[in-house]
Amino acid sequence: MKERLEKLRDELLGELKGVAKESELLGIKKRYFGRKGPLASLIKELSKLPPSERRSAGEAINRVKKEIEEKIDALLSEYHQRAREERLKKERIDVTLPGRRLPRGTLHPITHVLSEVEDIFLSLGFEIAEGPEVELDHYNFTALNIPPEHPARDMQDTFYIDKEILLRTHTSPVQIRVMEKQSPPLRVIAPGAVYRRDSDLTHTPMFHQVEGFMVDKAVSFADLKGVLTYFLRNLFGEKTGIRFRPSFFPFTEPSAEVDIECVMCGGRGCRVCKESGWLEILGCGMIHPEVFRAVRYDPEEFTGFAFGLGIERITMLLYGIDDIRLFFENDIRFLSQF
Ligand code: 2NM
Repeated sequence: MKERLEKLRDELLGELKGVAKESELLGIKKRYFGRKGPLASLIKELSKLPPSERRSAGEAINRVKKEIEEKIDALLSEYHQRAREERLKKERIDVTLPGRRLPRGTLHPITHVLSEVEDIFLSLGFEIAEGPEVELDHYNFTALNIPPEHPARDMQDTFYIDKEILLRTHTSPVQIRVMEKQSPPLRVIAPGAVYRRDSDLTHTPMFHQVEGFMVDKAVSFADLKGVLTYFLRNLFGEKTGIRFRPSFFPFTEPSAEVDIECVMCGGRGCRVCKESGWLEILGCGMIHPEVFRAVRYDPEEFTGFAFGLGIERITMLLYGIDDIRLFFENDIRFLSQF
């Protein structure tokens, strides 16, 4: 029996030396220590020994069993330790790495330019006013000195809802509403959507405008020129050439249109400026006495200037966009360029 035990022990230790995997180790443990394993049969055979030898034989078996078990457990915990170290090395987290960038949206080019325009006038002390897009004929036309037979009232240009209600064709009715409620001195811009029955490469039935005005005692045409020159140099660049041309609007007298040097060709002449070297950018003038009378201001006491410009047109010139419809198709490939 002693010899068989010694042989079993040597065999086991030999087998443990060649073990490379945890699963093999567990297999060996099961094979040798299981109920039908060689150690179990040795224990069974103890009863066949003479009683005087049983005790020392039993002790010998237990010694070997304990020795081997300890060896296997030591190897097992060695494997676990090594596997843990390897995992820690592989899974090391670098907390200094930058986070994943989330896709970010951009402002619509119209929104962007609108807020640039607003910022320039805010820097000059102007306030922002808003008003209804569904407007009364009175505020859109009558109070602005646009008589009943004026071509601007033509059904072809205006979306009428009924005889008195329409979609505003400009934001000047907002200015009338402000003047009705407040007294000079006033510096106000009115940005927003306006509607006209028109649709082609450069016109859409809805577009955006900023109109503004300043009213006080002794506001002059020089003030108008100063404010609009400051505005245009800020928006298009300090070196941009600017010229004022006489024009006509029912709500201003005198009236003017303002051109800037063509942003495409620098004034040399191209397709965009129709070879003139100049681009029409806004309309303006000194507020007509009839407009002041409509809001019960005394035209002898107060004077003022006003102006209006289209945001789509300016955005197209700033970014070199040749088709206004691109602004309203919401194609992400177009919008994400701004
Ligand atoms: C323009 C051109 C000239 C204008 C006039 C007014 C008001 F209400 F004060 F009389 N607001 N905007 C005006 C003047 C608008 O757009 C081309």
